[in-house]
Amino acid sequence: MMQAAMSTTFRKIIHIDMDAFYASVEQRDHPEYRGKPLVVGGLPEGRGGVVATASYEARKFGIRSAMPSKQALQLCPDALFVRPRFDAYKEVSRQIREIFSRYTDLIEPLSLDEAYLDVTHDKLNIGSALEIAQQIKDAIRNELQLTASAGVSINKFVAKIASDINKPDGLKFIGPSAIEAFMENLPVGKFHGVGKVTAEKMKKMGLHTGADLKQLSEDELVRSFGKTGHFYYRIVRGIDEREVQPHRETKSLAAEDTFAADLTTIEEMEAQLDRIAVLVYNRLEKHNLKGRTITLKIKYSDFKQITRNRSFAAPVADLETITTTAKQLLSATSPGESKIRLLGISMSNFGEVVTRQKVEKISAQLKLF
Ligand code: DCP
Ligand code: MG
Repeated sequence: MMQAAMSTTFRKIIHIDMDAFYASVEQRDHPEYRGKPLVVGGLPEGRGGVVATASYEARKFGIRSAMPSKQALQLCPDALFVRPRFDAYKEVSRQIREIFSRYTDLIEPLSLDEAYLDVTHDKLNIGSALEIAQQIKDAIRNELQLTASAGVSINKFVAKIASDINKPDGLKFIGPSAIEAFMENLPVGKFHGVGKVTAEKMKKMGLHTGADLKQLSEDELVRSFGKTGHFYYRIVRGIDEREVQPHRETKSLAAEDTFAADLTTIEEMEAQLDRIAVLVYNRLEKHNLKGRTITLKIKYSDFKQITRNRSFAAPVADLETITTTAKQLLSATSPGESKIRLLGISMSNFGEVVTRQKVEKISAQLKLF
């Protein structure tokens, strides 16, 4: 018994999320914005302008991401409104990933400002995940003049929730012995994958916290919530074995762009797709990859996002197919009815196609024997 307990090793997972990301970068680069309520996103005078994010000063007035900019202006008439500068945010994103890579190569970015890190075996042999999280926060502050919040735990789920607890500039550790109580007290709305509809359904069933969910058997959970019921059953007991997956992008290869001015005509949209298709094609060439699925991603001016895809019987990689397919997928979405702020094309479903790099790696390994 004793031996079994001792051989249990926990993973060390950190979730890092930058504070008020776009707004903090703007305040760093424009000292005149500091200490002021700042809104980054569409301008309130433009039709359909939406808040991407707001500085913490602006959040005090109730301004939130995805809110119409007009409403934000009503909540805080003194707020400053600025357009996003995506290139600046991408650069910071690259810089924070470089900082993470000093400690581990097991980095799974979730978006520009957010990533999971597995530091079970950290490169510098620091050992303490809490210490590593503190060092990363310090490096982000000292080298980039920005703040991040970190959550530290033994799995992704708890680490992600933890990073939100002491925001901004927060650091929260939830160790193995604290997880069960933590999950029992957690409101159901905070559970991964529980959207507004499911949260409403749970409330009607009298399920308000993790403790309530824990009363149900796995069968009952699956009956009420489908496949996700299995996930709820495990997660409420603090069990989440999902690995931190570095290089997730190799599962698909994409190019996308957010436009300085929203696209309104089909001609503009097709012209952008011509250009983006070339980027995808070049990347496929570079990695010697062919895929079976082409996906078109569209983000409208109200930030609503859709994807449409088509799969082929055999892998494809030629420019003509990528371009034509992307345009066909676009034409099936009634283009021209809504303004578009982002277009992207991705290729996935690479199947058994083995990349040249992989072949080289495998043959190098074989030579060792
Ligand atoms: N973003 C966006 N539209 C949304 C949500 C977010 O454009 N509906 C952008 C702007 C944010 C960035 O993504 O700065 C990161 O999103 P977060 O949810 O992490 O929000 P913030 O970093 O702005 O704030 P927080 O301190 O709450 O993490
Ligand atoms: Mg953030």
